[in-house]
Amino acid sequence: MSEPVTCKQHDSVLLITIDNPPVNALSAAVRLGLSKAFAVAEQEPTVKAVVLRCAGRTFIAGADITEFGKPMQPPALPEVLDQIDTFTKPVVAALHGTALGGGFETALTCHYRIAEASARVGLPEVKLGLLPGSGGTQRLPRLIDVKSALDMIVSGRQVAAPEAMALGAIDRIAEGDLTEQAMAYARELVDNSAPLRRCSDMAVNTADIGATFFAEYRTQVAKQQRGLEAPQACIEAIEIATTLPFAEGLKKERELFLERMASSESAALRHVFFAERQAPVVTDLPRDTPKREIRRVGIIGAGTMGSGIAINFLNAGIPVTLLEMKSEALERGIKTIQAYYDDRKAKGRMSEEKANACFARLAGTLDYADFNDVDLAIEAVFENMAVKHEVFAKLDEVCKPGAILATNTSYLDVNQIAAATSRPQDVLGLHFFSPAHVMRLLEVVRADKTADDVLATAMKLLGTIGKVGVVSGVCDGFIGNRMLKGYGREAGILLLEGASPSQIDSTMNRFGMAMGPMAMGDLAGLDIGSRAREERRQRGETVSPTDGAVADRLVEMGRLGQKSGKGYYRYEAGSRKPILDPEVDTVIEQAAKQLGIERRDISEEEILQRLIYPLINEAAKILEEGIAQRPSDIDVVWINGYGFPTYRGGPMHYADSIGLASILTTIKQYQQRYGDTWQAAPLLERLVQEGKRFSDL
Ligand code: 3H9
Repeated sequence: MSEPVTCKQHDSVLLITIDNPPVNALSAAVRLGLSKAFAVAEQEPTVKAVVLRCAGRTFIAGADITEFGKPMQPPALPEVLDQIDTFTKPVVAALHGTALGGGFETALTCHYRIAEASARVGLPEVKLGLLPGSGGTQRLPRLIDVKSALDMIVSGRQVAAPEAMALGAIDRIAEGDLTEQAMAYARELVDNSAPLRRCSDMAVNTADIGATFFAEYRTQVAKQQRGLEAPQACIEAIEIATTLPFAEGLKKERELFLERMASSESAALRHVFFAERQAPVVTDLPRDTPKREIRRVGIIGAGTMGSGIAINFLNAGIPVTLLEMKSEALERGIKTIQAYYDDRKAKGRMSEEKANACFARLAGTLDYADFNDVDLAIEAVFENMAVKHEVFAKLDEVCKPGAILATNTSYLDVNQIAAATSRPQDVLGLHFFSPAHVMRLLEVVRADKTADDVLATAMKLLGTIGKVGVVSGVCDGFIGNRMLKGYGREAGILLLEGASPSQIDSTMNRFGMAMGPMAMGDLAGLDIGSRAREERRQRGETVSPTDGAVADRLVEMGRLGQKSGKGYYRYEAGSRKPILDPEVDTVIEQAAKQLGIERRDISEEEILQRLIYPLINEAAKILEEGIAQRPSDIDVVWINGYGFPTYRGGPMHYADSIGLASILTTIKQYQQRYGDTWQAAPLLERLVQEGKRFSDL
């Protein structure tokens, strides 16, 4: 294997190059290589300055996250950076791509920084439940103003080179070849006997920091980033930078970093980082599976879903043909999309030019014949098999051979939908989540006959439209909505047994869910579940009398949720803030009485178990049936589609963290009380018997 750190001397300047694909992470071999290179350069009298650069697509993207949680191989990064800090000749960092985390900390330790204009810098450790652990919290506030340093470190956002230069974090932008410019910069520093600009020698400017500044900042961040501990640790470390000398601050930062590294929050967020990167990999699909080209997309249905889906493609530069049956509906859809771009422009989130160009890629039509040139057609019409059959038969008729035909169904059988065409190999599900242009998740539903290249194309497309995607097999509700059923069922029964909507919601909020089940029901519309239950009854399926008992009564009263101003809660006109409504308590009490259910006090612990354990149990069944490829995919679905707290790592990671044996015992207790809806998944039983965790699968 070639050395990850190499040196080449050009006149008086030593060029140190890190080459550790894919992202030049600071693995043990890189740290060792850097340490050796600087030790040799320090002793070499003909070396008057050093340029540190990276080969490949980016400057160092940070510490090697795969090493976290394992015994640390020396030298530690702070030791290597100490060597660079105290190096007696000028060191210039040459930045391209993304200089992140330990990578940006390395650059901050160098005495000067030059970057390509397209480079980005940042300290994203907070997103991994950490704080910068190699001087970032002590050096950055010395180099730039404290408030900007706080903003960068607490948000973890990437800052483009020109902004970083305006802040003072970068000294120069390279106009031509980065390495040449960096070498010239180093020579210039030597020629001018420029001082070694060490952050460690600089003072923090606290002039604009008032006595209550940090306390106020903490409160504000605690509100915005509910349940997260890492942002608070970041603030603490930066506050320390304003009060303690550099060396002491560095020591404190390290202590906080090691504490965070051992936290369950960081373990969960690191798990999510790798889970999201693994999700698009389809185990039985070779990496080199050919892909079809997607140059134009057709969308059937210009409602909320269809318009949202269209925006994804328009933003990615892919033209869209939007189809509706009636001109009023089409116009409404086009207006929705236009309103989105107007809003982007008004809020300064998108330039006028870009927004106009995106909108110009949209064509509306009332005629299926205009789908003759689409490479991908996505149906987003009413959830009814007969309607879907009609749409797919039509698509089969008008679309060119090789076009991919996708359904956005959230429950229906994609195999049956595919059977309406003469080309089931070209059919798959693309289950977007509402609002489709905002939610990151996409379930890609692989039907029995979906061709490999169709699936491979869909997985590649995820990246193009900025989604995180997971493959699901065909079953009722796929991964996410199938799991949601038990969650919703138990929430409904808990209401009847004595919990109030706000008690259930606030318990789930405290657990970290973005929204409790009642508020979520009101947002989605209670009529949707009611209709689904009615359809099940009509199909001859048994629906338990407790299933949706309260919701169905509310729907009968016209309380459909936010859209009718009333659901489990009441809403003032134009507001989404739920207000408690005693009328609902009466409905619940009456429903319980009719069903002969005695109401009692219900603990927070019971609410949590009754809602979360069915998720875990159903997920185990989903895994066993091969509907999901791996446990971490299920975590990706629930974090990105259902507001499961990232700092708990998703339902599977959470289950592992509390222990499968205790979950199984509790599930069995509930089974005794409530019957077979609580039947434990055989996989869960097996894992407990074998002393394993989901992550062992
Ligand atoms: C840190 O630095 C702590 C210090 O303060 C203190 C230390 C003492 N390590 O995302 P991609 C892999 S904490 C190991 O698909 P992109 C990734 O798994 C770190 N591996 O590409 C993937 O592997 P695979 C702070 C890493 O172009 C491949 O690289 N830094 C690391 O969309 C490509 O990744 C961060 O948090 C890593 N650090 O985005 C930065 N980073 O191909 C984290 C990536 O096998 N990284 N990989 O699936 C990123 O944000 C993005 O990866 C990046 C590239 C923007 C760099």
